[in-house]
Amino acid sequence: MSLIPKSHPRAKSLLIREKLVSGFDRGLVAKEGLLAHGRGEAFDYLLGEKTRKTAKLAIRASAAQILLADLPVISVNGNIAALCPKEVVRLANASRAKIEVNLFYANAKRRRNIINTLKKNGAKEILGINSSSSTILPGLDSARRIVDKNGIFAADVVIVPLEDGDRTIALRKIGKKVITFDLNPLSRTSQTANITIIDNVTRAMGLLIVECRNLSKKNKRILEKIVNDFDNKKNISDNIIEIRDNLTRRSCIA
Ligand code: PTJ
Repeated sequence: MSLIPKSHPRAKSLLIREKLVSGFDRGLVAKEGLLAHGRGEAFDYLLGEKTRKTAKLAIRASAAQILLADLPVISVNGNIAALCPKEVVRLANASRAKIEVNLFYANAKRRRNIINTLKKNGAKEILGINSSSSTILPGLDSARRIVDKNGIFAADVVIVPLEDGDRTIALRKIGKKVITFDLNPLSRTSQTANITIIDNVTRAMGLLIVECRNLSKKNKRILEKIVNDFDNKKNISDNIIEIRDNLTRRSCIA
């Protein structure tokens, strides 16, 4: 049972933190994942813990890009398995995307726990399990280089929530389109992805599912226009302005 009083002004954020800590206790999250979450919380605070307009624009472009893809793949790490396993499965169903477990801090037991959690939440097919179908992503030294031949390796669009910068760069270099969720607009991942959703993955994932469902009725030309009209660099700059405006408002209130 949660110890967070519902009336607490930051109840939502503290409940997300609890989910992550529970994920750590259940063997899903790496120790380093707790630190990554703390960093995310700091940036979420700057955003006012709200989905901003720039995130909504990026979510719409992401949905269009995913629906246009021949083989979209959602990469799942420990933090994502703890924070939104159900949403990962729903997104896969709404968009025909495959799910692949891919860990930075590779660990067989944690991988098994993540797979079981995804299965419990309805995932039918999970890639990144069989070493017989694994291969190496060129240009990457970390454990994330081990990917599934039929998943990330073959994908044209890869969705990488809470990512380290090296893989985004490696994926871009071999021609993949990369969509990320990252609360830090200045991270290397944010700066190098094709589409950066600067929002808490726990808020944005649900919105992306809804947008995929809505846009699935649109034709290819409309989807291409949404993607082509989206400018990631400009959107990131606009997000920094949103943060500045939020901070100015808050310091005026204080
Ligand atoms: O489970 P593993 O072994 O694959 O490891 C996963 C982590 C997250 C530990 C690994 O990918 C890592 O170390 O990531 P980084 O390099 O710390 O980057 C995480 C990024 O995600 C940072 O820019 C954070 O600000 C951001 N972030 C943290 N929590 C959230 C977030 N972005 C969106 N939503 C969050 N809830």
